[in-house]
Amino acid sequence: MFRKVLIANRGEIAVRVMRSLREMGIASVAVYSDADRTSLHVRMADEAEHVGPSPSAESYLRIDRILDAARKHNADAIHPGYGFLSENADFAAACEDAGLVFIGPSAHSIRMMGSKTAARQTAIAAGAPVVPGTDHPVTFEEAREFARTEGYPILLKAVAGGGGKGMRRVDAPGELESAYRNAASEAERAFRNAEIYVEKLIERPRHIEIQLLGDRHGNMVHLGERECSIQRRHQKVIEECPSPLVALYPDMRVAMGEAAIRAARAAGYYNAGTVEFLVDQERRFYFLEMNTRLQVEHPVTELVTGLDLVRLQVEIAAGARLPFAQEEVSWRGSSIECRIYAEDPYNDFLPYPGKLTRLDRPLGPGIRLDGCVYNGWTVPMEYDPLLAKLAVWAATRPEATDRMLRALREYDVGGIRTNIGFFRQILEDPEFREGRLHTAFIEEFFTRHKAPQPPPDLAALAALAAAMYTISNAGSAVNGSGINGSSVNNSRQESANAWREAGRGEMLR
Ligand code: MV4
Repeated sequence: MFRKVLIANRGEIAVRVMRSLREMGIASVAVYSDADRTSLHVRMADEAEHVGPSPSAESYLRIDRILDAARKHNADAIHPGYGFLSENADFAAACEDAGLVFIGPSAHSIRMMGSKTAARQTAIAAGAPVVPGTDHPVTFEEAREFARTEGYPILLKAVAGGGGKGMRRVDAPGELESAYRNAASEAERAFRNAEIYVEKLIERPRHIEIQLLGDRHGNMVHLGERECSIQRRHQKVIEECPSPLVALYPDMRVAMGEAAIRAARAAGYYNAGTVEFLVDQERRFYFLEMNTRLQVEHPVTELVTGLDLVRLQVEIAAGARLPFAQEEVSWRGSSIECRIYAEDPYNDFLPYPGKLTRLDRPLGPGIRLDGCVYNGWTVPMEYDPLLAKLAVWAATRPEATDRMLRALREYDVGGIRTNIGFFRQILEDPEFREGRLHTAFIEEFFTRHKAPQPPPDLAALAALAAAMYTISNAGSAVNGSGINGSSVNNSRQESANAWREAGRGEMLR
């Protein structure tokens, strides 16, 4: 087993990886940029190395500096986390060339799945269902020909794509030429590759993905699905396991699991990976793409399967065999994860970094919090403002939903804006509670709740009320009325309670 592992990442995922390493008795090396000198991942690591200025292009994306740090600290292996260099085939190859184990799949698998057309060809060869489309780049004329035979609407996609960049919906022949030009130039700018391919558009699909785990001896299992349909501009917001749809039709897990394993095997895949599927209104599923990394939302799979995916990744990278067979994987209960961001959901989700002046975290039964913040820390503006992932486990989905609402009520972050209140509104939404999820959920949520109002800053209001009370010396200031008249789904009783709670919090300061 490795003695020391360098984590080529920052934030909550660096902290998450270090926690498993520590349990395994493996020393950890952090890398950090200027902006991260005081960050939690640096404080938690056994050793740390500065790798450059704040922009990630000059620090977390510098292969040479990361490898220098690994050599200097005598690391045996590198865990890339997600984002940054995690799906960079050149980085995986450079690690191996430097005699360091890359904790992930081979450079070959990463490269193959990085090309969306090569990934489609692999899936087709493996017999996995794919959306009708082309498995090679197309010219504008070929795209027009495809649409003529298959019909509109179609979706133009970047061959080097992912995350929705270089993607254009086309509903009619007249829109095709400009859509093609825009998609190609956006793809060129984002990926330095202007190649476009085309698929039939699936309307209001669900996004359901299968977690895979394979060792370097040819064994591979699936760990079930995650439902990731609740997203905004290709950024996932809420994830769950099991998918409420698959829970109703359990055969889907078997079929999608088998299709995912077949596609990954055809790519010679090992370590942790995820196959994404689109599911249409008739519950047909289609291979979309494969992510060759540990994913942000892996905790919901861990909570329901009882496995530690990071530990398994490290063991597999060190050459171990998978310690269980497919028949031994079981799924128990229900898990939901909310991505807690420093952002303002009521102002177009604008990032809202800054200094944390108050931090009360949810605790108690069934709660897991993967975070990277502490009170007094300033959330840097250079990176994704993810503060923490709040995940809950309970026996059933309705109980997990109620537990998440309880946890969100306990969560109190001061000094910056967060999306915590927004999550409370989504989890109370009947469509969510009935599991009627699809990729346009948040857009439709905003139309259903015409211009939702931000919940009031209760702590500030309580302080104001306390001041007024003191000045006037009259005992009837705190009654809750008026304040929550604008807030959605809140009873008067609950608002009075929230007032009292916030007031008590202020008195304890
Ligand atoms: C699609 C699609 C509908 N039809 N392909 C979005 C990002 C990229 N990974 C693929 N994406 C989609 N591909 C066809 N043929 C709808 C999406 C899509 C989507 C997919 C997964 C999660 C969220 C999404 C949000 C909007 C569109």
